[in-house]
Amino acid sequence: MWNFPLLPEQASAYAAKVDPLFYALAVFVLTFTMGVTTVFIVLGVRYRKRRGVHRKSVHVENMLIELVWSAIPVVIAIAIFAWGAVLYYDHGKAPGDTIDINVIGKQWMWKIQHPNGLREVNELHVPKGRPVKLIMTSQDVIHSFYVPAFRKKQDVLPARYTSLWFEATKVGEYPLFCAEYCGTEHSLMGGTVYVMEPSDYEEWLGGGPALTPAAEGEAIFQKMGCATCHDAGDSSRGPSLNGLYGKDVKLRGGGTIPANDEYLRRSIMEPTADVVVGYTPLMPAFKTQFNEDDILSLLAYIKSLGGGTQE
Ligand code: HEC
Ligand SMILES: [Cu+2]
Repeated sequence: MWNFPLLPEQASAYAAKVDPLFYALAVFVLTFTMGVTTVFIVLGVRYRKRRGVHRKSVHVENMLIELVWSAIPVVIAIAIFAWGAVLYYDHGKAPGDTIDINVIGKQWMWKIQHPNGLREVNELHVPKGRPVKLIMTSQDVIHSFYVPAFRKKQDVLPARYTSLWFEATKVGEYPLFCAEYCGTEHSLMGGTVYVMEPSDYEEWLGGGPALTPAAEGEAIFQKMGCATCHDAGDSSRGPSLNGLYGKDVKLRGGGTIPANDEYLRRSIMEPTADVVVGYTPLMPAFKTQFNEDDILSLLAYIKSLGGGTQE
């Protein structure tokens, strides 16, 4: 088994930012706990019943003390909140130029696909010093992708897409875990993250014949007959998918919905859930025919048809 030290290595830019907050909180909590406990014990001994200390009509009222011991904790609490909020924002907001890697959690393994199509299982190779974004979903139950050395963890949910970004700072091998109990072999659901020099990563990436996810998606699109209804032409029975991604889609019965990953997935798996205005819902449901891999490929293909512009 892995040697799992109490304090995992710091291998990401984020780790170096989170740890000071962790230590500050630990020192803060310990200081207060020890202070309060000490006073508690001292007073308890000093004023115990046998001492027979005079306790009648003790009356202390001091506005200054009241104000000070209310104000100080408020200031400290706000400071901790602000510190945490800044880091949380950093955790949530990926920079624009990430390497996007698909991750599928599945009882009990992590399936990974790189932008050039290369796949791996329970192993994730990433370059040092480049921001990487994982786009994650689950084939079955809730999992959670956790790399302690990066101080990064994110739940992975069925029928939803969550993301997790990081920038590795240190070449090495780091354990990867599933951090959400997901069944009998949950404890074995994990693997290794390999952080490589960018040149080694490039070389490693080149080491496999692979179709890009968009090319795989296009193949599925042709094979499954999607193209018969979603032809670019106007006579098609279904709407054109060109430029769909990221657009607002008008739905039958009123309302609009942004064409994001979750909407596209639902449109394919359960077409009647949201019907596009002006179309008859004659698209067959593909729920039983696709796994999450296929869906991610189809999404990559649809995104490759452009987005943000009109049809
Ligand atoms: C029998 C014709 C038909 C086939 C086959 C078909 N679709 Fe559709 N599709 C439609 C129609 C009609 C709509 C619009 C009505 C609706 O939303 O259900 C639609 C809607 C969609 C949408 C939402 C489009 C939008 O503008 O919001 C997506 C995405 C989609 N289809 C993908 C696919 C994929 C991927 C396949 C193949 C796996 C496929 N479709 C196969 C007819 C079809
Ligand atoms: Cu799991």
